This record gives sequence, C-alpha cells and structure tokens, in this order.
Amino acid sequence: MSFDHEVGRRRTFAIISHPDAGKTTLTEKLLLYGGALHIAGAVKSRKAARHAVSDWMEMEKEKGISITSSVLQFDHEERRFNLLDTPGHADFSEDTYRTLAAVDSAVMLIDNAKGVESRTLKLFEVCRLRKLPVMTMVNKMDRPGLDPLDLMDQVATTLNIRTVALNWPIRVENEFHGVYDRRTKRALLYEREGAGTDVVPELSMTMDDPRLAERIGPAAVEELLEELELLDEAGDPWSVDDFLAGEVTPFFFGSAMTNFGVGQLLAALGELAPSPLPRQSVEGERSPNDEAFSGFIFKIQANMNPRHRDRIAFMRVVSGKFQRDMSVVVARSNKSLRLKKPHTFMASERSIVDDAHPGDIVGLYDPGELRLGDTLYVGPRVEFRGIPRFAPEHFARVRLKDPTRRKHLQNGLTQLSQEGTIQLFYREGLGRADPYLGAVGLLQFEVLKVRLRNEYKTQADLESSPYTVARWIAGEPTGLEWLQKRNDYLVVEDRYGHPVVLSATPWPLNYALQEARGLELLDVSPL
Ligand SMILES: Nc1nc2c(ncn2[C@@H]2O[C@H](COP(=O)(O)OP(=O)(O)OP(=O)(O)O)[C@@H](O)[C@H]2O)c(=O)[nH]1
Ligand SMILES: [Mg+2]
Repeated sequence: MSFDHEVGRRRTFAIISHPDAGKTTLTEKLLLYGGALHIAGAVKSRKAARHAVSDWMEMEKEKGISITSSVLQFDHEERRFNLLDTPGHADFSEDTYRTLAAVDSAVMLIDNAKGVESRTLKLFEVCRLRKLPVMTMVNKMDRPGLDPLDLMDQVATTLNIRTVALNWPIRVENEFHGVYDRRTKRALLYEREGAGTDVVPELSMTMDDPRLAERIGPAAVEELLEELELLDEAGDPWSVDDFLAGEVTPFFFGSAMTNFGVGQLLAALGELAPSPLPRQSVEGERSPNDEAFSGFIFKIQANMNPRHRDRIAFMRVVSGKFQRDMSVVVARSNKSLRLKKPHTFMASERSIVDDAHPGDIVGLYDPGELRLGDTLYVGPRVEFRGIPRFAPEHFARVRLKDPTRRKHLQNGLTQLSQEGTIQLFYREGLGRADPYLGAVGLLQFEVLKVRLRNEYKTQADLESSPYTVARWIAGEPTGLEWLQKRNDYLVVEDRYGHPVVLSATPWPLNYALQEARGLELLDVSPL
C-alpha cells in the first residue's frame, strides 16, 4: 500500500460528552462492530466478571466512570481507526482537552432524555477552538426521551451550529425499532435480541416494503413518512464540506446499549470523518504527506500495567513514516532519542508495532526524557505548539504518614505530575521539597492518593489549603517584582520554573493588575 493511501485510510477521533452519556459503552460497541472484540463486556455491571475494555484503571472499574482517556486502534473494512475514549467528569477535563489535541474529529454523544448538558457545551467549545468536525450521536434511544426535532433544535441554538439528520429514529410509542438512513433512503429494522453483546441482526428495506408496516403498523409508517418529508423540506441540506469546516454537525440516533445505530455510525465515520490533517508548527504548516517524520506527545501514563512498571508516552504521528527503533530529536531538549519497543493499544493491552503512519497513536517507552506537548522529529527541525495546563482551583499539601517513605513520595509526585494527574508548585528557597499540589477538580486528589498507595506504596494524607486561584505571571518583569516585594502575595514556581501567584480569592489579583506596572496574569500556562 502506498504511503498516501495509508494516510488516507486513517480516521483518528475522540468520543466526548457529559458524564454518563455512554461514551465507554459506545466505544465497546464500535469495537464490536469493527470486529475487534468478540463479546462486549457490560459497562458498570458490577456482577459481570468482564469490565469495559477502555475503563482499565482499578478506580475506574470500582466507580464505573472513566478517569483517563483510552486509546484503541482497530481496522474495519478499508479503514484504520484510532479511537480515543475520554472521561466526561469535569474534574478530569485536562485529560480530555489534551486528547482533543491529538484527533482530527470528534463524536459528541447526547443522552436522549437530557439533551445538551453543561459539559457538552464546554467540550464543544474546545472542538470549535480546534476547528474539529463533530458528529452528533443521540444515545439511549431505547428509553423515552425528548422529541428528536427538539433535540436538534437545542443543539443548533445552544451550540450555535447547523444540524442535519443523517439517520432518523423509527419509534412507536417509545419502542425503538430501528433507523431510517436518509442517504441510502432505506429503513433498518433491528431484531431485539440478547443484551447487546453481539452484533444485532438487521433488516434493510425500502419504505414501501410491506415488512415495515407489518412490524410497526401502517399508521406508524404514515407518520414516519410525514416526519421524513418535513425533514426534506425544512431541514438544511447535507454538505460534507460544511461538516469538515465545522459549520454543520450530522445527527445519528441510536442506542449503544442495544447496538442500534452503531453500525451506521461506524460506516459514517469511515466515509465522512476526515483523514489525518496538517498541524501548525512554529515553522509553518506540516502536512501528513510530508516525508520527514514528526509527532507530538499528548499523554503520559505511568504504571498502566502493574506487571510492567514503566512510563508510556502517547504520541500522535503528524507526518512521515514512523519506524521501530528509529532515532528522533526531542525539539525541546535537542536531545536524540531512540524509540525502542513502540506499542499500539487496545486500552491497557498493547502490542509491539514495527511502523505507523500519520494519524496513528503510538505508545513509546519513556525513559524520563519526554514531557507533555513535546515534539519528536527527524530531518528538518519542527516544533508543534505545546499543550497548555489549566489553572488549578483546588490546592493541598501532603502529610506523609511514614517519613521513611519520603523518597517514594517525591518520586510518585514527580511522575504523576508529569502525567498531568496533578500540578506541583514549588516555594522559593525550599527546592523541590514540600510543594503545593494543584488540581482543576477535587477527584484528581482522590486519584493521586489511590495511585500513590497502589503504585508507590506510600500512604499520604492531603491537607487542603485555602488557595483557590492560580495565575501564571507574564508581562514586564516589573509586574513580577511588584508581587515579590510584597509579603501578602504567594509567588511559587511551576515545574518549568515559570512564576505563578496563588491567592484565596480573585480580589488581590485584580488589585495587583491595577497597581503593578506591566503585570499580566494568565489562567492557562504559557507554552
Ligand atoms: N438505556 C441505555 N443505557 C445506556 C446506553 N448506553 C449507555 N448506557 C448506560 O449509561 C451508563 C453510563 O455509560 P458509560 O458508557 O459508562 O458512560 P460514559 O459516557 O463513558 O461515562 P464517563 O466516562 O464516566 O463520563 C451505563 O450504566 C450504561 O449501561 C443506551 O444506549 N441505553
Ligand atoms: Mg467512560
């Protein structure tokens, strides 16, 4: 297969939504329909011995929520998919934002009974900033919910984007029978069999097929025809270009739990979602078809597999061909690094890869040389813009129960902060001892404690601290000097030595902005 063909057949996308809309369930079902899984394990069913493939972390299995994003690669028909399942919980939004930097499109899930929720809005805004094309899947159609037209209207008005239904639900009195595919003009009726662990049998037919009326009744067929006519007349026309430009989102209706509509979504992803896109770098645009290899790190995860205590850096290939054992340059440090034993992923299962193409996500063994946002390249220098950190809103200090474990604690804090689990802020004159821990959401602290205990055998208590605001200090040096001269402002440093000011309320910072000449305060870390 030629290089260009390899690039063209790849689809790299993330699934995003408010918590509990069904991302992990849909992920499993896409794998099932993609032929990568034989039996889908029930998400959150505690009795079942199997757990969702992408919720692999101990705490995820216990709580039934996703805490960290998962990478899954599979082939289906002509395509190679790189799917990233993201956590919906706001406390883990930094992880989700990083993941969105690595994909070319997103599937936004909406719970049919709830419509657009707070996280839906936030995540959609990030997609818009990154100009990502977004497909919308209305999930849980097996249960009663809002009117499909109202849902489309809600998305259009609250998210300010045009909507076009590419399939339409066939429902009679809240019983979900299947979908009408508006592009092929065929009705797909599913058999209600089993619990969604296998691909469900489906019947495809034209609208005048007598089997349709037999199944849902002639009155329901009439009603469906009217709805479809209304969509044809009043709805926006479908345009792939508008979708790729982020101006319109196609709608799909389905039920990840019963597998209804999952096959259609997968087919649409293969057909409509963009193949790998160029990326902006300091040196200009880098096209996937460029021969020189480049990629960037968007996620670092230590101890994924308790049997291998190692750190994996997840790289998105941007251009050129990646090969096992190749030597690359790390743009930040200018150091050369040999990439031994690279992996592809099926959540926590990994297998060694010999090569990879633009769009692929590769897991690299990180000997401690890599950071979030790092660019790796071969040939002419290229540096992609890094991945920002968000200002924490919760702060704590660590109280160690057993002082002999101090080294392990330091080690754990450093590694986990490099992954982005928490952020560390150091005080002047104290070196790296006793840092402030910062988190965007409180659950991050819970994850930290559990991981310190399980992975670093360190029992630590967290003592919360009164700070709620952190701002990176930028602008003229006079601004920083003004803050440092006063003893009522706490100035600390992040891992890279950038000065940061912490405060219990926003007011003192507003005052400083008025008084300190040349001071700028940022709520996202400078790159
Ligand atoms: N009735 C119904 N329930 C569903 C459907 N899809 C998912 N669920 C249920 O919704 C709950 C949440 O599903 P998950 O797949 O864990 O949701 P998620 O979006 O991954 O959640 P987070 O990762 O924690 O944000 C589970 O109890 C699922 O069984 C569906 O199509 N119909
Ligand atoms: Mg999940």
